[in-house]
Amino acid sequence: MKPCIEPIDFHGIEALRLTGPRGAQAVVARLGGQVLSWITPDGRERLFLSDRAVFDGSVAVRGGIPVCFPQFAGLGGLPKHGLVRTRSWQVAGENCGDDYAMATLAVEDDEASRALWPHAFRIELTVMLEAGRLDVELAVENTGTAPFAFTGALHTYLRVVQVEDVALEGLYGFTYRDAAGGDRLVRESGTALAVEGETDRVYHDVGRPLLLQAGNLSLGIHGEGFPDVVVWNPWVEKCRQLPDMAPDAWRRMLCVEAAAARQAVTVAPGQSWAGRQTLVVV
Ligand code: TA6
Repeated sequence: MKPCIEPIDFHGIEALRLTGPRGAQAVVARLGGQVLSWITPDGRERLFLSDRAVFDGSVAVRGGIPVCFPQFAGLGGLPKHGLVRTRSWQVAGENCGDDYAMATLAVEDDEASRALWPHAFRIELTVMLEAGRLDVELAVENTGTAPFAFTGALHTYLRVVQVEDVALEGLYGFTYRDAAGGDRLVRESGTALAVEGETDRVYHDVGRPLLLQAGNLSLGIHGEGFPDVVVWNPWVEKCRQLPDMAPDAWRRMLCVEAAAARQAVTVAPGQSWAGRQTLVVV
């Protein structure tokens, strides 16, 4: 079957299903411009989506790849992770070739966003699906007349069978801010990061591909444009406090996020910035 894109209903919300070569599939929702599923040609789902995720737009959908903009986490006075996770995005482009399927969704400032953040913007999320690879690119355009600064992330929830058994390689030697450890700055001293408790770290300036060793679900992870990498797992206690996660769901996910968190990115009027996260089957 030729790769293509079709509108679907996914848990009651409008989404696009991308079908790529060799049966690869991805689903991206208009709500939040959020990728919610990525199935590789081996039939495996690679993204975590909570059984208790809420799809009515009252909160961000728990799982997939939420877009955090123009604020990462609580790094400022805006709502946590910014303003676009619960917005309805527009479909801005679709394109299929013999070996890929690609869709672009976009969202712009409006009265509600300007009431909280007085800037004009257009952001586009382009999802490119190939056989064993997913590229997700965020482009941020300043459509106003004054510069603005933002932080943000592609808050990717990766699906794992058992998080205690995975290892994340490639972070050795990088400094991280340890949000689960009093915001201390720590230098990573291990060659493979094992998740052994609540983990909430922003690794700074990681200009290197990572490897998630996770049995049948291993992946290469590469960020471009986004300087930082965030690694998050809520573990037992924090997970219990999240109403949209089953009590044991912490075990089946690990967020490895492409982020611009340590330093805000400034975009001049009429200019754009772009960052990308690439996930590759290994
Ligand atoms: O990216 C990690 C993080 O900022 C954590 O501190 C954790 O709270 C997570 O994001 C999820 O945030 P959310 O607002 O989606 O519950």
